[in-house]
Amino acid sequence: METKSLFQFFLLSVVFLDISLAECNKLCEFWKKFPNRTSCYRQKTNENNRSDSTVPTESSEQSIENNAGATESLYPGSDCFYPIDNVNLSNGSFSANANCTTMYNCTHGIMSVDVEYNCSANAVCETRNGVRRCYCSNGYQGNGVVCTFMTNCHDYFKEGFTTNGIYTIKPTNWNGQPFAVFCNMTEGGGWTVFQRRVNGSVDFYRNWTSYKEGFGELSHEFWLGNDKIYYLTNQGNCQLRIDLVSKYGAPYYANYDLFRINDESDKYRLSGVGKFSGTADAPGNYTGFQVLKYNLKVPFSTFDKDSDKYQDGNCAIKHHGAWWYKSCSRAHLNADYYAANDSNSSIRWWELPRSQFNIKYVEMKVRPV
Ligand SMILES: [Ca+2]
Repeated sequence: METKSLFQFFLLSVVFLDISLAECNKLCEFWKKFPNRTSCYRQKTNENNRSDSTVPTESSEQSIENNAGATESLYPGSDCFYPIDNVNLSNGSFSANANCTTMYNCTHGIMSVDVEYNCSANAVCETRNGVRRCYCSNGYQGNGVVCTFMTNCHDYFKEGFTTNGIYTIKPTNWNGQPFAVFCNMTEGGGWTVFQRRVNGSVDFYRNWTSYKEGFGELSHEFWLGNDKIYYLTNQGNCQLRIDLVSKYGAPYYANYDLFRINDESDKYRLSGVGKFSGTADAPGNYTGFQVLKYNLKVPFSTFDKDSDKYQDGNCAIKHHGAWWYKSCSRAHLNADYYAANDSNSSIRWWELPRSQFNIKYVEMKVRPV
C-alpha cells in the first residue's frame, strides 16, 4: 500500500505540474517493474477542438490522439486506473461516471479523461451492456452527446431496430412535429411504408386534402400523406418497393431504383421513377413496359382536382382512385378494394401475371439508395 500511495503522489504530480508525456512514460516504465501497478494517465484539458463524434470506441486510436495527445502505445493490453476518481477500466474500454458528466477511456494503458462530457438534451444517462454513457432517446440517433432525429426507417434499422412496427421520424427539412410511420424491416430492412391495402376496411376514394394529409391506420390500411412522402423522397435518393398479392394469392414485387415526388406547389408531380426490377412484370406484350414509368413527370389527381391529360374527364373519377394519372394509368393502387371482378375501378397493376385486377394486398415503401 505504501508503494501505491507513493505512486499516486507521482501521478498527481503528472497532472498538476503538467509533466510531459515522455516523462509520464518514464514513470510508467519505472512502475511497470512492480506487481499490481497502476497505469499512466493523462487528463484531457483542451476542448477547443472537441468533435461531435468522439464517443470512444475500441478502435478509435485516432480519436485518442486527437483528444488526449497520447500518440505512443505504452503498454498494449494493460488496464487503466485513475486514482483521482478511483476509476478502473480494462484496456480498450470506456465508461462515464454516474451522472455522465465525465468520460473515461482506456486505450493502450492510457486513461483519457473528458471532464466536459455531457449528454444531449435528447439523451439519457444509462448503463447498457455494461457500458455507462449517454444514449440518444427513442427517435434520435447519434453518440449521446449530439443527438438528431431519425429521418426515416432506415435510420432506425442502422441503429439496430429490426422489428416491424410504428416508429417516429422527422425527415430532413420537415418543419412540423415528428410523426409516426410504419417501418418494414424485412427485404433488406429500413423501408418507410407510405401505402398499404389489406382488406378494404379504409375508403381510399378521397379528396385532395385527404391525400395531402394522409388517412387510415399505419398498422393496417393507410396513405401516409403527400406532404410527408415529398419530404421522405427528397432527402437524398430513394428506391421504391411495391409488394403485391394477386387475386389468386400469389406474391409479386416491383422495385424502382429511384422514386421521388415534388411538393404541393407542383401538384405532387411524380418527378423520379428509376430502373425497374422485380417479378410484377408479365412476360408477353407488356414485358419491359415497367408500369409506373408511364406516370413519370405527371402530377397527382384526385376526384376534386383533375391534373391529368385525359380530355374526356377525370381519371380519378373514372377509376375511383387518386394517382399520378396521365390518360390514365397502368397502375391503380389506390382504387376500390371491393370493385366488381376485373373492374377498371379495382386495385390494378397492368403487368401482373394471370390477372391484373382485384389485387388483394399492396404495400408501397421507400428506402434510401
Ligand atoms: Ca382530365
